[in-house]
This record gives sequence, structure tokens and C-alpha cells, in this order.
Amino acid sequence: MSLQPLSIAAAFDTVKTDKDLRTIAEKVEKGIRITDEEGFLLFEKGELGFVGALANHIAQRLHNNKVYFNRNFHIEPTNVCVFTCNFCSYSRQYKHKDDGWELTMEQMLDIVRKYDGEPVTEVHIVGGVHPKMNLEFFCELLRKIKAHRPGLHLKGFTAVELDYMIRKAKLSIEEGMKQLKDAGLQSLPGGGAEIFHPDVRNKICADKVDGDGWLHIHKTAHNLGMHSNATMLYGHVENYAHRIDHMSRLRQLQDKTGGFNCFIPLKFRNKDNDMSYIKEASIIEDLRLYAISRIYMDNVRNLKAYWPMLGRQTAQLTLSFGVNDLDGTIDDTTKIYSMAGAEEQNPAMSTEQLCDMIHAVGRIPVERDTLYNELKVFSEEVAG
Ligand code: V47
Ligand code: SF4
Repeated sequence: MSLQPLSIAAAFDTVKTDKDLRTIAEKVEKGIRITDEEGFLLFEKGELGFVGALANHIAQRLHNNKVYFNRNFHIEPTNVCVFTCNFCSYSRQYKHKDDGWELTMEQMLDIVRKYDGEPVTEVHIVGGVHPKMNLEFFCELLRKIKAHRPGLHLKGFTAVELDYMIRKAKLSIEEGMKQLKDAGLQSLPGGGAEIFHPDVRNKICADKVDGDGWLHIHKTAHNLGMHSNATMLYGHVENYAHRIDHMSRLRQLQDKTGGFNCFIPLKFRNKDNDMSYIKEASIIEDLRLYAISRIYMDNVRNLKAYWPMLGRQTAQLTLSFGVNDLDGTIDDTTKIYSMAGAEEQNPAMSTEQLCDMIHAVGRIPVERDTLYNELKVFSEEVAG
């Protein structure tokens, strides 16, 4: 049985008497951008069925029934971190205390070698901000991975890690990014964005790079010809205006550079961190947020649900609310979510399982590379 989202025609019926919501539906139908005020209104008043129908309409227009995934693996060099984000369940101040870890160069290269002969196309490198793992160390790591497997796409380092390692090397962001690019770095993941607005940022992660700094690093990467992702950590102390402010800054940068590949809303998980007193968002709020971000972020083609964090069933549901990308058959340590209480304590899914999950809701799985070039369309019969 496949999930049938509301059609856009049915969505019009649900807002017959609300002029503002009708205007938004008309804009979506015609492919016209909505304003910040209209985005805010959707958060305030847009019911799940209504925003879902609009978001699904947009996703279908852009991607038909296709849902993308990537075959990738992760390297997490360390969870030792100089920063103290209150929402983080993962970082440790010292390696030898609690369960801190730091991998050597050889241990990281062993992870890469483990995938020799496997059809992975990307490695995603991300972790804590270790005071001793510097720009030179990471450039060497990138060079060694490239030398071992030149065809592997190197996606690495959040703007938080980059800001720290480049400042420590006493280089400008541009110079530092150039060195990393020369060493083999090809794109940036979207982490570290959290919520840009200082009223929220100062409460949840005051000591790391600020919103302008995060945007500057991504802009610099785009100007150097690299692509990147963007995230938003939602469902904690932020309000609807903060979410719109965050997405608005991303939408403006995307208008200038076109360098964002995808937008990834990240649901705040509350286990074992300094914000554990905050209740997690409901599934209705999750789905509304995915739908509204699909409607508002009209210049970012891909909306990704990160299934290890959301759980498989919720991720499958998001496919009817604007999502067209389920990240990958992630197959190594992604501890940042399992330590924060995500359902997926062991986030690995075979290609067949991922395809089954997509087919089950009447969509077509398509393997992509990091830059969303299509590699293989999986018809129902030949998943594997
Ligand atoms: O910036 C940390 C988030 C991010 C928690 O670009 C938490 O393809 C929820 O950005 N609850 C890092 N979220 C991971 C990240 C990412 C993940 C997957 C794919 C991509 C991509 C990027 O994880 C952090 C922060 O926003 N995070 N703690 C928590 N308790
Ligand atoms: Fe460090 Fe990242 Fe955790 Fe913040 S979210 S404490 S920067 S590992």
C-alpha cells in the first residue's frame, strides 16, 4: 500500500475561507516564491495536510517520484571537542576521560581500506573540534585518502571545524579553504549551522563560529567551486521567527552562489545533554517543518531527511511531505545521533533495505553521487 498525499486541488478546498493561505497555495501552484511573512504564517496556521500537499506538489514537479540516496561511509576522527554546545551528547573534553576517542591517521586510513572493492562513492568526515588535529593533519589525511582511492568524493568538515583549524593556522578563510581543496576536499557537509539568530545561538552554542561566520565559510567554498549542504537544528528553544530567519539567510546566499546541494532539517534529540529538559518535537511538527522548508526554500532543489536521526518510519513518511533524498546506506559510526537518543543505535541499511523502504511508499529509488548526478535507477525487481 502506498501513502497518498493530498493533491494540491484538495489543499485549496481546505483553505477556502483563509485568503492568506489561499494566496500561498496559488503562489506554489504557479511556482512563485513565498515571502518571509508567508513562511511564518505557514508555521502559525498551516495544517499538516495543507502544507504537505503543497510540499509534495513541489517535490513531484522537481523530481517526479524519484527519491535519491548515496552509498557513503563516515569517518569520525574524534569526539574530543573544545566547544561546549548545550545540545551535544557526543563531545568529550578529554580523550582519557569517559568515552572520548581520537583516531590516528592509520586508523582512519584503515576505515577507508575496509571499503576497498565496495561500491561506495563518498566519504563523509566529521567530528569534534580537537585542539591538536590541525589543518596540516587534515590536509595530509585528505591527500592520503585520495592517493589510495582517487574516485572517492571527499566531503568533510563542518564550518565549525573549518573555522577553528583555519584560524589556528593563522590563515584567512579563503587561503585555508584553498589548501584543503588542493589536498582533495570536494564539498562540505551542512553541520554546525544550528540556528543562526544570535538570540538562540548564544543560548545553545555560544562559543563556536557565529551565523555570519558559518555563512562566510560556505560562501567562500562556493566561490572556490565547491558545493555544500545546509542544516537547521530545530525543536528546542527556537521559535518560528528564528526558523524563518535561518532559512532566509540560506535562501539569500543560495540566490548569490547556487552552491547548496541540499537542505537538511535536523531534529533536536534530548538524551544525555544539557538540554535534556526540553521535550522533543512531535512527529506532526517534524512533518510540518519538512513541508514548510520545501515550500520556503524554493532555490534549493533537494530536501534531505537524515534517517539515522529520524528513524526509518518517520523518514519514510517525510517522502510525502516534500523530501526527495534519504542520504545514504550509512554504514559506519555516526555516533552524534545514537548518543543523543535517536532510534537508530546502529545506523546501517543495505541498498536493498533502503530501496524496499522507498518502493513501499510508491516512489522510485535512485542512487546518486554527492553532486546529485544519477548513477542508477532501481526498478522494483532489481534492487540489490
Ligand atoms: O551541527 C548535534 C547536530 C550536526 C544533536 O551534510 C544534533 O550530509 C540533534 O550536520 N540532536 C552534525 N542533532 C551532523 C550534520 C550532518 C549529518 C548528516 C548529514 C549531513 C550532510 C550533515 O548534528 C550538528 C548538530 O546540528 N546535532 N547534537 C542532538 N542532540
Ligand atoms: Fe563540538 Fe560539534 Fe558537539 Fe558542538 S556539536 S560540542 S562543535 S562536537
